[in-house]
Amino acid sequence: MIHVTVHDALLAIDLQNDFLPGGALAVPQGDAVIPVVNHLTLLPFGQQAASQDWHPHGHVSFASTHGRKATPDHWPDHCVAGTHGAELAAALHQARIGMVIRKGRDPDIDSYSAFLDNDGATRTGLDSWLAGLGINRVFIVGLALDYCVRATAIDAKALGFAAIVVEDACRAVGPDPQATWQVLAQHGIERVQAADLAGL
Ligand code: VGL
Ligand code: ZN
Repeated sequence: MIHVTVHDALLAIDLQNDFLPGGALAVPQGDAVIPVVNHLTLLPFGQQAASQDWHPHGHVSFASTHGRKATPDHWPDHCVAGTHGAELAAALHQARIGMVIRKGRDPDIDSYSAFLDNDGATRTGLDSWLAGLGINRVFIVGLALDYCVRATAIDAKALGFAAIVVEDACRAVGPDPQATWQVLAQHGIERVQAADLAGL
């Protein structure tokens, strides 16, 4: 059992309509994580943050921008700023979420991580917000395990937080989640189930 304290934060990654079944970049069973995340929001985390993928039209990550078909790293148009697809899932309980980070806003740089753009240099400010409030450990949930959850966990660790990914509160968009778990383990990032977490 892991006891959640005020020094822990919950980071809910990209729980947006476009990543749910029927969305522009649907993650298989993406909607299944929402009740699990809603349950986790009731635990006594010191802070809770959500991220939103939030791209301008013509974003560098869109296959259409390059006149190409979608492949991994050249995605269908998704999460265009201000659209329904970019909104957080209506079923997500936002009552305890104190910060929403919008990432991927630079037309020329993608941003999988909620902490840093893919250039590895431009920060979103999430790390300072968390550290300034006494958070030293983050629990990461959401979509997609093999892209934005993975990048957020690796950056959390690199920025000095203990990082734990809650497996049943994540789903992958690609076929090989095992590869992601291996990389996360190599970075010293723990993998737990939602049922392993409890309040004191
Ligand atoms: C994501 C692909 C493109 C994600 C965002 O949230 O994992 N994946 N943009
Ligand atoms: Zn994106």
